[in-house]
Amino acid sequence: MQTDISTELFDETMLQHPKKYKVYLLNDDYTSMDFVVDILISLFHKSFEEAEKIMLEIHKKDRGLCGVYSHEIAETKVMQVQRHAKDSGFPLKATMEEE
Ligand code: TYC
Repeated sequence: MQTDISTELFDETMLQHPKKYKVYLLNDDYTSMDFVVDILISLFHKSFEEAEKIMLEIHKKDRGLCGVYSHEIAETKVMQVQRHAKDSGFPLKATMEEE
């Protein structure tokens, strides 16, 4: 079998530096501050103090960083936010972007 050195190097790089994704919560006018704090504690494992800080940052600056994860975990976090928000009747949204 022929070895393609560029493919090999690429594969090795991807194994050593898998891409990371930032997950953000977005501001809106309807989601309660308490709900956002609860989400940050339960889904993003923040302390109450950190959660309050991030929530207020989102409230003032329109979005806030909640965590950095592998693609699969980031996607799961975004979906979990969507499901919890929908179940609670809030329009809260999360997004992810490559680091
Ligand atoms: N802006 C919302 C309010 O005044 C609070 C809020 C904070 C909503 C963060 C979403 O991601 C958010 N009730």
